[in-house]
Amino acid sequence: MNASSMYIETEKLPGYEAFKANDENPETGWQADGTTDEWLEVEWLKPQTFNTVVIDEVGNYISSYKLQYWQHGKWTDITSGETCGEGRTHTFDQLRTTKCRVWIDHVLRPPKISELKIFDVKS
Ligand SMILES: [Ca+2]
Repeated sequence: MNASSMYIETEKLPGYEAFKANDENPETGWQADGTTDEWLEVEWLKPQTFNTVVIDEVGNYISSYKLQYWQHGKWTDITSGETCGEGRTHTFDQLRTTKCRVWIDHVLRPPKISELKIFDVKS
């Protein structure tokens, strides 16, 4: 997991690292430091196949975002949304990639995401 920035409460206890959005613990999460052009990215060593992404935003402050994946050397939009919130589910045609990210254009306060779930639902 990589991210654009991280909110730091205290030097000794950073607490909001990107990997905390992928630890299967809803009590922990990544939190950014700013409110524009923030992102949270997942990168795999081997290409992954999936058709579903669930974003668990803590609260409901995101007002514009995109879901993107890495294709032919550039970021390509999968879908975009306005409000996010907890349990925001996106389903789309199955794709295969090594990187996927949530690009947050604008948010009312630094975004916090407790879990970013990416998986393949068999039809
Ligand atoms: Ca978590």
